[in-house]
Amino acid sequence: MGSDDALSYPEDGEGPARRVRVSPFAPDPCCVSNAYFGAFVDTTGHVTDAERYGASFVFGGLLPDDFPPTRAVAAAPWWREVLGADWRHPEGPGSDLAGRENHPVVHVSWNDAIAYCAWAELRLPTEAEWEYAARGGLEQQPFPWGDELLPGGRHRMNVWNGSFPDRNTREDGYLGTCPVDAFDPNGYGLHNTTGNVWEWTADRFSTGHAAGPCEDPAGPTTGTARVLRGGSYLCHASYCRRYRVSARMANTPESSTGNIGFRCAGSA
Ligand SMILES: [Cu+2]
Repeated sequence: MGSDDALSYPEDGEGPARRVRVSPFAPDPCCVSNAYFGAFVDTTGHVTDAERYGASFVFGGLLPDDFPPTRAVAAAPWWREVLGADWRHPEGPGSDLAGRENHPVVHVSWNDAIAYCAWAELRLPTEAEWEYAARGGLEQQPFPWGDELLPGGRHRMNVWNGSFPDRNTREDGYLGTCPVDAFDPNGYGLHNTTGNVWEWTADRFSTGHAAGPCEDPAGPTTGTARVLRGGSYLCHASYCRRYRVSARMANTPESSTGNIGFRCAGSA
C-alpha cells in the first residue's frame, strides 16, 4: 500500500510503501450511479447535504458561458460555488441528469454516502480496501493497468486532456463525468478506480502511517476529514497527478463537489 515513486506526493501521506493485509471483502465494480442514488432517494426521502446547504462546488468549465456570476475558490478559481447545484442538478438549477443516469452521482457528501450504504446494506471500503481493489492485483504500479499512462497510445481513464484548466481536448471522450462502467475494468473487474470521480472511503485522514506490517487498518480514530481516493476528470499531469491508485485527498464529511462520488463494498 502507498507509494514512494517519483510520481507520488509525499506531503499527501502517499508513502511510505508498506505491507498491509486486508480480509476478504467485495468491492462494487462501479461507483454508485445517478439511477441507483435516485432509487435510494425515492425510497427514503433522503435530503443531501448540498440540498440542505443550498449550493455545491462546480468546475467552471462545465458552466455555460452566460451563467450568472458565482463565487470562486481563492486558491482554485476554476471551482465555482453554484447556488442550487446538487446531485439532481450537477451544474446548477438549469441542469439535469438527462443522459447521465449511468454516470456516477456527484455532489454527495461523506454523510450522504454513509446514508446510501446503510440503505443498500453495504458500506464504504476502508482506504486500504479501496487501494487493494483499485490495484487490481498488480503490485506497486501507478495505474490500475500498469505503469504507462497511455498504453499503446490508448486512453484508459477519464482525466483532463489538453491544458488545465482552459482547454480540454476530450481525447479520452469526456469533459466531465463518464458512465460508471466506461473504460476497461482492472484485474479485479473494477471500473474507473482512477479518474472520473474521487471516491469517499470510510477512513479519517492523516499523513502518518505505521511502517510495519498491518492487518485491516481502518485509519486514525480521531479527526474530522475523510479520505478520498482515485482522482477525477480534472486531474492532469501539469497540475494534479492524483490519477493514480496510491494518490490521496481529504475533505470534511459534509462537503460536496461535482467531482466526488463513491463506491460501496460488501462482505465477501
Ligand atoms: Cu487531481
